[in-house]
Order: sequence, then structure tokens, then C-alpha cells
Amino acid sequence: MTKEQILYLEERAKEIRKTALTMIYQAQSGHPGGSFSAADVIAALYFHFLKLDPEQPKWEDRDRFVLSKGHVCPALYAALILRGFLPADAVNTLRRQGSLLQGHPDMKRCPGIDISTGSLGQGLSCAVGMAIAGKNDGKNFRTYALLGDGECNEGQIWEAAQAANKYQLDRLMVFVDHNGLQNDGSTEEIMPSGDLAAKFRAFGFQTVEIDGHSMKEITGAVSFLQTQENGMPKCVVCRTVKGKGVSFMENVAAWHGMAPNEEQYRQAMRELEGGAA
Ligand SMILES: Cc1ncc(C[n+]2csc(CCOP(=O)(O)OP(=O)(O)O)c2C)c(N)n1
Ligand SMILES: [Mg+2]
Repeated sequence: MTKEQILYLEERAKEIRKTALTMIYQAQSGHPGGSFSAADVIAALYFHFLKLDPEQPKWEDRDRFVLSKGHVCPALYAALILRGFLPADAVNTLRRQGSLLQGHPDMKRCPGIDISTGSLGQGLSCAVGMAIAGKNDGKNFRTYALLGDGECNEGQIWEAAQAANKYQLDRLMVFVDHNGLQNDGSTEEIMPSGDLAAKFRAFGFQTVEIDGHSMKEITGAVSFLQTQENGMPKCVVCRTVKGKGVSFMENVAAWHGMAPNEEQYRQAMRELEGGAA
């Protein structure tokens, strides 16, 4: 990656955060905290790694993306708007009745959504199914899934991880957004998840742990893991900050699922505009 490419992706991450925040502000509902912790990974995927065609959202050779922590869909919708899958004015329709942009992603309604999610714990199973199908059909696409650290409390995640290992899904890559918080408090308090990287390793994943806000580390990890055609599924544990980019939201559990008022919105937009990421 060149310095210019990294800067470009950092700018895209900034746009994703601003667009997601505007959606949540307009809706007066939604999940800013986890949207902001995931924004850098989503920017790297949607503006560099994923092979997609906005003109053909269902192109069968496209790479697949599963937002297993479906509540942070504002960040994904922002990427889909910026990539041209969705019209720009969709920004004003989050969580409205009949809108493309439901409170959790709806594959039947929204172009660019590969699978409906929102009930935590299920997305990795879906991603494993997609990766097995790709393998069986002799396809070359890759499958990526983004999980929350609180979400990793769900037993189904580990059932899916066993299957990924058994079926040697080395074109499957899992990102864990390890922001240390879930709905109402810290993951350590609510249900300790221990060393997530060690756990994924124990389940047969080739695993790296990175700073999930460093575009250099994100793109370095993905590029490296993509070269590893060794039968092992891949995992990138991303150390992140919930609410990243907005001082009064960072590491504050209350911003998991809360919308800003007008003053908070203006301050947050100023802060997001100021930083590269
Ligand atoms: C099966 C299930 N149980 C509970 C919820 C409610 N819920 C929504 S988000 C959330 C916390 C998720 O925490 P984490 O996975 O760490 O996400 P992030 O911190 O990235 O927002 C919970 C419990 C849900 N969506 N699905
Ligand atoms: Mg979390």
C-alpha cells in the first residue's frame, strides 16, 4: 500500500463515520459506538479489498460480506452509499417504515446486503455456509465476516468456527471488533471473553491481532492473510475504541445505542471532520 492509498482509506473511514452519524441523528435512533469502532475495517474492505459491482449487487462472483454485528449497519449503509449501491438521499431514511435502511440489515430490501443480521451470534454460520458454497462451486470469491467482542459470548460463533476449521475455509476471514464494551458495560464485567486471539487460534484460525484504527495495520494484515492458502480460516482481532473519533462517545457504554441531540451532533461532526480517522 502506498502512503496515498492509506490516506485515501482514512478519508473514506472519516466519511463513513460522518454519514453514519448523520443517519443516526436524522433517525434519532441507532448505534453510533460500534459503528465508529468498525468504520476503519469497513472502509478498508469496501474501498480496497472487496470485489464488488454496484451495478450488479448480486453478481455471483462478488466477495461476500457478513455484518454479523448487524446493529452497526449505519456504518455499512454509509459504505454502500459512498460506493454507489444506494442513493445519497437514503441518508435521511434510516429506520423509517418501508425504507431500504432498516434498523438491522435486510437482504431482501437493501441492495448490497448479502445476509440479514441483527440476532447476534448467527452471522459467522452464514459466512461459513457462503464459503463452503463457494468452495463447492469452484468459485474464487472470498467471504468476510465482522463480529463484535460481546457477540463472541454466543455459543453459535464457536460452532461455526469449528466448521470453518473442518472445511478448511482459507478464503474466509473473520474480523473481531474488540472494543471491550457491549450493550450495557464492559465485556469483562458482563461475560469475560478472555484472549479472543488465542481462542480463534485454538479453533484452527490463522490469527493476527492489530490496532483496528490503523489503516496500515488493517491493510497489512488482510494483504498478508490473503496470501496464506494453507487450509486455515483467517481471523483478525482488531483492538478498537467504541465511539472512536468523538471525544464524548469514546469508551462510553451509553453511546452503544443512543442518538445525539443537535448540539452533540454538531460537536461530533466538527471532531470527525478534524481528524483523519
Ligand atoms: C441474540 C441477541 N441477543 C441480544 C441482542 C441485543 N444486543 C444488541 S447489540 C448487543 C451488544 C453487542 O456487543 P458487541 O458484540 O460487543 O458489539 P459492539 O460493541 O461492537 O457494538 C446486544 C446484547 C441481540 N441483538 N441479539
Ligand atoms: Mg463490543
